Amino acid sequence: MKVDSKVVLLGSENIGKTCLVHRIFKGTFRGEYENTIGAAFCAKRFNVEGKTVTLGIWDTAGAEKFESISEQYTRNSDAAIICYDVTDKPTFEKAKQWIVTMKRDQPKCKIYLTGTKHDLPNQIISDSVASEYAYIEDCFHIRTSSKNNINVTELFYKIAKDHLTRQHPVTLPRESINLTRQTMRNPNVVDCSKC
Ligand SMILES: Nc1nc2c(ncn2[C@@H]2O[C@H](COP(=O)(O)OP(=O)(O)OP(=O)(O)O)[C@@H](O)[C@H]2O)c(=O)[nH]1
Ligand SMILES: [Mg+2]
Repeated sequence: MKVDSKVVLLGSENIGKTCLVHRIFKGTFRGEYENTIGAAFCAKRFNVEGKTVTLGIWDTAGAEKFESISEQYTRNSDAAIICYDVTDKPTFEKAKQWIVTMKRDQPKCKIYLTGTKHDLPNQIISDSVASEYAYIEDCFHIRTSSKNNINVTELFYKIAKDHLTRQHPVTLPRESINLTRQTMRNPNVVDCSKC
């Protein structure tokens, strides 16, 4: 199976990284917590505007003892989903550290700062604070809920679409720019060994 784009999920433990993967692969919410050991790999095919992009997704473990292992999975990654839990400030601080690390070590990697558990009421990190930070750091920012299925598909399609844009930059003559609504087809699972 040919992977077009390497994606790595990073962030503190217990913040919903594996649940994001589970939601996009299985279409359901994984309620019970089972911490990731080391990392898990899945590949999934996305059809974006008539083209196919296969994302190879590394779901890393957030526990501190696995941090050096997680760093190994960042090598040559095209996209990093750096997660924080919107109800937990220390996880936002950890996400900021990951952004610094990735910009230093993997400067070509595009960063998607992702606030998880957007369904919960006690949100400590506001959208404006996180978005402003992401803007300054030149990252994409989105808030998701694997539980209520908010923005999970949008996040992975955005990564697939950005990959296509990088491969085939659009150069339209000014006069013929025509904005059309993006059409998304259902994702097609290629392989998921862990979730
Ligand atoms: N309310 C709510 N809970 C969530 C959401 N996503 C994950 N959780 C819960 O958060 C806990 C941790 O989820 P995981 O996806 O296993 O966390 P993780 O970031 O992969 O953790 P590590 O593997 O230890 O790094 C589980 O109990 C999930 O049910 C969400 O969108 N909303
Ligand atoms: Mg996990």
